[in-house]
Amino acid sequence: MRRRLAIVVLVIWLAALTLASCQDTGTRPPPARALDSPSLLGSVNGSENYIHVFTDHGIYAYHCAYHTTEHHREPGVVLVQDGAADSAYVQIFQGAFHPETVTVRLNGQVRWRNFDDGVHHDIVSD
Ligand SMILES: [Cu+2]
Repeated sequence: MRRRLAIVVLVIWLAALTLASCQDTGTRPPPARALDSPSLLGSVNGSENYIHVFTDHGIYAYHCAYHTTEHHREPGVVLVQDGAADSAYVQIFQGAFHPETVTVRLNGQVRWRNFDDGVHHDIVSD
């Protein structure tokens, strides 16, 4: 009888542990991955635009992988907050995001457009 009780307790403990670790990854997803873009080549081939809708509150720091090295960074940030604008527009020119920081509401969208003709940029989560 005591042995059966020990097994039941062990099973409940294992189930709770499994559930806890699942919830952990579920409620704390890496904020980032969601935002990664394909390579945006300037207006020469029409692939210069990228639009992303932000469905979670948070601070989304990103960079351009083509122009970020150990010594140089092409950075940007998207803030998702209540009461902010429906959308934001980020222009990419001269190797930088303009403006570097934008704020949108929940389910707001950000559009990036690359004006550096024939030069690739991308948006990669930090
Ligand atoms: Cu770049």
